[in-house]
Amino acid sequence: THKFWGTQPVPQPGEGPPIDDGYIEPSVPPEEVRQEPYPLPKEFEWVTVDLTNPQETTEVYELLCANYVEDDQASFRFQYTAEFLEWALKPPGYHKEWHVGVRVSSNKKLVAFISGVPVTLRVRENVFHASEINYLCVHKKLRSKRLAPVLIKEVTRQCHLKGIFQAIYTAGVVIPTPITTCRYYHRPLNIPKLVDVKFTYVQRNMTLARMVRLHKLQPTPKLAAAGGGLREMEDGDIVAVAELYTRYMHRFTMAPVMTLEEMRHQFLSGRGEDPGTKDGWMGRRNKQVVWAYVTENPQTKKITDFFTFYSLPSTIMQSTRYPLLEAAYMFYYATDVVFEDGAETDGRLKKRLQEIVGDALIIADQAGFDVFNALTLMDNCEFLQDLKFGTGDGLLNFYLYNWRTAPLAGFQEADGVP
Ligand code: YNC
Ligand code: MG
Repeated sequence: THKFWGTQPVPQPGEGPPIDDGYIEPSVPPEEVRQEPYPLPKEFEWVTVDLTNPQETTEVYELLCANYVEDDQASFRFQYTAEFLEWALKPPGYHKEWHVGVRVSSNKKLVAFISGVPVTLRVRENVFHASEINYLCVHKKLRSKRLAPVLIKEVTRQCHLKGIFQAIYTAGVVIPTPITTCRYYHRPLNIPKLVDVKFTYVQRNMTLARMVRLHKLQPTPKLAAAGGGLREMEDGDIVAVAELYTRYMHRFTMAPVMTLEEMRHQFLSGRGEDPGTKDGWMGRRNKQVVWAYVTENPQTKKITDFFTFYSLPSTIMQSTRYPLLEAAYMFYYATDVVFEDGAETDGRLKKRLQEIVGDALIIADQAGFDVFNALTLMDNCEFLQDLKFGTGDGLLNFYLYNWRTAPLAGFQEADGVP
């Protein structure tokens, strides 16, 4: 039983699938929303974390760096960079009030955090404004004291004050009630390092050298050759990319609806400074978070595909030789082949996705990433096997707050989730 989640407007265990999609609890006007912050134990105080202040961004970075999500074996811990947090937590229309922190009153140390950012979601045929909740974190020394429910209630109140009554969030833990569950897949790039830090193992009847050979990638993207039209995404591509994205995402039961401004932020901000210092067009910018590419037909100048991935390192907790696991994560992509009749049934979609994601792997490899990760969502299952992704042991559950809908097609199947 869930002492907290049992009180929240989420589908409860044993309810069975709903007949109609819709809210669980009605929205209320701002004056009917609770006006006072929820009470905290007396040694703590609420703060709005100011992420326009680099010092406060560093405080969130340091809290997460030492206390955020670890794998089950406690070998790796996400190390979101300050640049990543800047990008993720300040999209167009963000509210500073949704960056909720808890400090120790006596010394002002930041010991807990939760955040929301605005998102427009389509779930089946309904489109609604919501908040995307992430980076819930309580300092290790303050665990199991029921602080998490207070943080969740406070960020919920802050959302309500802005007229938002729905939310989306993901978690490794199972709570009431996932709308879908995805599995992580991993495409090894730097095998010797991944083996050394025990991210992966050399299987029986296999040698390290053979494993390296099996996973070896070409040095240049296939679509970068004449006629392929691969290049970095530019500001001038955004209208074409937006059109591709919007059409492509209709394939999925659930997807974010993004404006041009939001796409510009998601794909073209967070690229790091001074492109001039870049080591070749595939090279890594200084502190680059997002990597975005398009293919442009050299004759027609039409953008036919785009793909993006982001950089999210993890601290390697045991290793002294390697402090950091450099991981790239598949982000959004689209291809216009699906708009052609029969592309799916005769394998043209599969072939195209293998081409573009194959090039994403090459770019990530050349940029020095150790591993390329993807979840079993969108059309990812079309390329995972052929591109030599291995099955991970991590699962990610997706949740909606105050919105009822039947479960989405689960993992192993195509489905779109943010
Ligand atoms: C979790 N991840 O079940 P019950 S993901 C939601 N998401 O409640 P306590 C969680 N709920 O079961 P601790 C949760 N983890 O009794 C635990 N819970 O009803 C629930 N880890 O609270 C749990 N970050 O304070 C239980 O637990 C209650 O001290 C127990 O704190 C939990 O960001 C946590 O994994 C996660 O920092 C803060 O373990 C802590 O253990 C920690 O006694 C490492 O809490 C980092 C970590 C979570 C990453 C994420 C998404 C969060 C979504 C939160 C829900 C949002 C709802 C929508 C709000 C907006 C609505 C509008 C409009
Ligand atoms: Mg606690």
